[in-house]
Amino acid sequence: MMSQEKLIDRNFENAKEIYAAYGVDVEKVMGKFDSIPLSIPCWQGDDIGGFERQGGGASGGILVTGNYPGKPRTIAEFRQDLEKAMSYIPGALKLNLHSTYGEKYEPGVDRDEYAPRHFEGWVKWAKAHKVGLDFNCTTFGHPMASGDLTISSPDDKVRKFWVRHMIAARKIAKYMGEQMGQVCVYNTWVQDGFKDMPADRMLYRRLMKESFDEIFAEKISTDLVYDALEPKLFAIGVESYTVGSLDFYLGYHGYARAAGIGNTIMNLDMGHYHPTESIADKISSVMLFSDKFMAHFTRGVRWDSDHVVINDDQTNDTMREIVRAGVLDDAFIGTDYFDATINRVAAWTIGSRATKRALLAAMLEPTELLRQAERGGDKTGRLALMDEFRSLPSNAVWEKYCGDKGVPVGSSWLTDLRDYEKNVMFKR
Ligand code: RNT
Ligand code: ZN
Repeated sequence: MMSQEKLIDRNFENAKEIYAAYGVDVEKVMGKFDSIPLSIPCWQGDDIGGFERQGGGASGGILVTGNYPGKPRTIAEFRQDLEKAMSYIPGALKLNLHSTYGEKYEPGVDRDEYAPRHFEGWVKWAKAHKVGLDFNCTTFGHPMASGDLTISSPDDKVRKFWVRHMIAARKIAKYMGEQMGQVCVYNTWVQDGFKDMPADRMLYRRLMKESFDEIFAEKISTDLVYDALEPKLFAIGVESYTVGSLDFYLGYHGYARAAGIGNTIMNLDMGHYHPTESIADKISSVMLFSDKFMAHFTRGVRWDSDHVVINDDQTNDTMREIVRAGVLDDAFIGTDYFDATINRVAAWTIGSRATKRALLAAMLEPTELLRQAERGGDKTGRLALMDEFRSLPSNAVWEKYCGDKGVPVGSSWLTDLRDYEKNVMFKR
């Protein structure tokens, strides 16, 4: 039998030839692919628990189900798990942190006073591991968020608290951008909305607009921070009205850009729309009027928006669209999911590998041939080629890439994870 290494090399050489026949330079694509970071969600590691003194956790339209054993109890255990997952994921990464994942929060210091000092440990860790950082405000899982509304609340005490929190979080993002010498995407998803029909839809949207004007008032360089706006159609318990809808944010984004408020960009989350609606179709519309955007890769299942990413049509469609629309250099690519019914390190690994693999496949597509067919009015040829290209041997290139990067090829990481699970995670 041929050694695994030899087999990978042989498959890779074959794949290279097949792609070359379509005019694709595989090695050139691999070089570029290697430079594109994937931002991974800290919250998959511990069910959005975080390290606040009085427990955080999910609430307000997001829900983690499952109780798989081995959950990390401390930041040290959390990092140990994260590093394990990272050993299975090839290429560049960013860690996307929520504001509740800092350290050394002093007693009495609430979320509106969170500061860079609480993230010094993460910056140190990120530098040591050559990982980038992204950041999120956290408006859920807190006594001040027990109602339906945060920054759109008519209760001034509540609204102002969350505005202060989101300003404080933005400063932390700026600190991360400075420290890492790389843009930190500051994501500002807020859960505000109602289960049932509001009588005054306008009021909450007006308040949210005013809050964002305050939150983004400080001028920060786009070398350091982009302010991502993440629309959502609905969530469990928030079925009738979400203040931050797509229309709201598209409007706000255009207005804020024209008025010079903040560095806003859209964050398109694959799980935030009607099930038959695809963010792939939205990218060109958004990017015609913007310089950057963020994508949250996730897997929506019926009403849930946060299953682990796999190599499915949605993932591939979205990646293909990023490449075909020519916006790859302006895309912040992240994943967003949380599942506690399976091993959390495995979830990180499966979703990250699936997302990266889909990106590589999309970058390898002989797109120019599709464009030629389309421009020539050859719709038959366009469809024939499109379908054919779905089966090109991109996985052989992916396996070679994994091998080159020194991470497990195929599903071999699973064996190693089983040991880790038994010897480390289950002993907690
Ligand atoms: C929720 C949003 C948001 C969250 C994280 C935890 O629907 O997608 O991005 O998943 O902030
Ligand atoms: Zn999201």
